[in-house]
Amino acid sequence: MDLDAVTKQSALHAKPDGLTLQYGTAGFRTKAEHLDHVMFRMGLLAVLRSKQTKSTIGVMVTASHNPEEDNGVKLVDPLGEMLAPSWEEHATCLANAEEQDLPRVLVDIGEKAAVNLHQDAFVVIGRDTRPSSEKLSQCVIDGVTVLGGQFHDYGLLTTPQLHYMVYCRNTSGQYGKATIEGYYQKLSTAFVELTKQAFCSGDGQRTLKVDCANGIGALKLREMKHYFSQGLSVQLFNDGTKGKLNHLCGADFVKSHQKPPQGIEMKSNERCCSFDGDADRIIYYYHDADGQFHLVDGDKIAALISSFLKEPLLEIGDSLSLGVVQTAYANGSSTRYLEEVMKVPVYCTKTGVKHLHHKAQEFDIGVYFEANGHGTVLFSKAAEMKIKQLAKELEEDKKRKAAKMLENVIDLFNQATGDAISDMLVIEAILALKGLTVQQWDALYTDLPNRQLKVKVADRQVISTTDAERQAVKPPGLQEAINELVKKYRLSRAFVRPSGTEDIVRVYAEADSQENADSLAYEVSLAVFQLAGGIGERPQPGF
Ligand code: 16G
Ligand code: MG
Repeated sequence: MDLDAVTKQSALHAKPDGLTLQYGTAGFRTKAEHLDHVMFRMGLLAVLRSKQTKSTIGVMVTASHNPEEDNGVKLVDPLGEMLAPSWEEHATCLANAEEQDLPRVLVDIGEKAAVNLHQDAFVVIGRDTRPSSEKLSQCVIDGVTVLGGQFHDYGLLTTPQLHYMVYCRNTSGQYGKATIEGYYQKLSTAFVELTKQAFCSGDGQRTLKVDCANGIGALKLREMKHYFSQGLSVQLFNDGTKGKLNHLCGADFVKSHQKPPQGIEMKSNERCCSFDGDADRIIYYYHDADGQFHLVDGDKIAALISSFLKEPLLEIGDSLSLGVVQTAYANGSSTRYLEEVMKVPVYCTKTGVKHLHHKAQEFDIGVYFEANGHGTVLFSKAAEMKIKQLAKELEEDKKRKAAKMLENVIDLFNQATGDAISDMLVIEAILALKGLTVQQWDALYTDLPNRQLKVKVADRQVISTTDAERQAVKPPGLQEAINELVKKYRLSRAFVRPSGTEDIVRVYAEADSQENADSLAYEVSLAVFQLAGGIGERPQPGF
């Protein structure tokens, strides 16, 4: 490592005094103007990680659903996964090192992680449409270059597309071609194949309205829609030509406000969906004939997909294990439906894609979704091989068809990470094949009324949790207080956890009626405020 060159370059990307940031569930995220040094240093770190893994590493510049003024960065590991936890720590150390300590911290990481500095390094870079993203990705490139790394800048990409590129490059093209064209081809071919049967029956064209959050999803979907236009026609809204990124639109807005985004015309019973700012989340919704809004969230997506998969799996007669992974935010009705009606095992992990992804890898077929719309289905290599073999070999027509169908499903799901575009195509294929309307899908089960609130506290780390965030172990007395409150309501449940992306504590409550869910959420918020050092205004009842 040419540490003198690093020091010189770093001075051009100087760290503001006293600023400390943490590599959280989704990398670093803050106001864009504070990120110059972080980007440069993540370029450095990506080179070390690439040398250590002898693989291509990805760097994505985005702040997802956060406001346009924010930005962020995360690293993508060789198989398209989130960065390994020990490297998250290195990332935090490196980002927070004062200027004069930077060379030492860099050397330190190299030693701790046993990086062979003579190894070549290759980094691929993608960015979202934020005004700050282009300049910030140049800072990443400066970091990569000063350590002698090679790079390819893909420019504008959705987050899942960058994961896909990394995965393709590290599997010598076996997973797909590491180009945007390769991505479009792979997904659309699988979609068209999968839906062939549905459209022979004369169902005609299907239309879907997509709110693109004024983000990168709009650009990519506009390019891609011609590839699958025989099977599905998508109408884009909030495509970035007028509105502001994520402002009053996008998956996060729709899910948390439980109302439609601005800028989309919804006729009754029309199927609509929203992406978030970097297109790794998707949420569906519709207005019924009475004008009432219905949200069809990540939990219902998981329910639709798992029930769809069960049939062909049964048909091929091979005992591949199927498991569903959720978080504590999954609606209680969805868990009950999956376990009791669908009879599939359900597991709960901590919030954050990496936790769900990790758990899902334990199954032959792991379906994972967060209620907020992040998710995908992972097929183990063994399951994939088995299915591909059966699709070729099986004599019986019905069985072979089932195996072929599963083969297309494997190709259609982005195996590297949750992907709004890929998930959308899977969902649309399933609805077409099953002849289901969005209302029929929504009717799989009825969500329990729920409410999420935020509480400001002096230090959110005074709360620590266990049991996949469903129980608070600290501060003392908080869990007992929650237990007492929960007892007062029917079909109720509540938990609290420190947010990984904002300086607040999140409260979740569900109960038999909206009024009760609201009231329980308020009472739990008050308990947090009192027992965990609340600051500012006390929580107020009513919403
Ligand atoms: C991040 C996570 C998301 C999680 C959310 C929780 C990834 C790619 N994203 O956006 O999965 O639901 O954080 O935010 O892992 P919170 O900790 O503020 O509730
Ligand atoms: Mg996102």
